[in-house]
Amino acid sequence: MMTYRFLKGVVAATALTFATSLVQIPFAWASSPPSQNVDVEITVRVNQKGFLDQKGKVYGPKNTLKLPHGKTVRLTFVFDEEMTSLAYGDTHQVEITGDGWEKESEKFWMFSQKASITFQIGEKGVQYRAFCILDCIGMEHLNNLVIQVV
Ligand SMILES: [Cu+2]
Repeated sequence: MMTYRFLKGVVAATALTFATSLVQIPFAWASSPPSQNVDVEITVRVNQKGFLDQKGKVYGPKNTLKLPHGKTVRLTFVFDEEMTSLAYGDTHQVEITGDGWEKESEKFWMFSQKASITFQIGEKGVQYRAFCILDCIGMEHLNNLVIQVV
């Protein structure tokens, strides 16, 4: 009787662990590994006008995103279309390239509005570029987020 009750407890505990991990997996997939230590968190708004900083100013060659060398950064792209815009039905996916590598974010759209790219920032003077790799309204404005390492 004792053994049976003990086993039941073990089975319940195992089932619970399994259920918990099932719930956690989609979150792990949805963004960068949460366990990864990040020094800098940057949010970039994305809409048909381009990549925007937190104040709503468009990033470009004249308004570059500056990142401190040697740190780890998580860039989070946030879907920022107006609900009244045709572009509200769009999906974006951002690629960052430079310094000999490239990385893609997950896709993001109205039902999944955030996607991140985490990377180790290179040496001073290195430059990266981010752009949307999907056909979307405003794609001509989503082709040149310049990232400068300072
Ligand atoms: Cu796009």
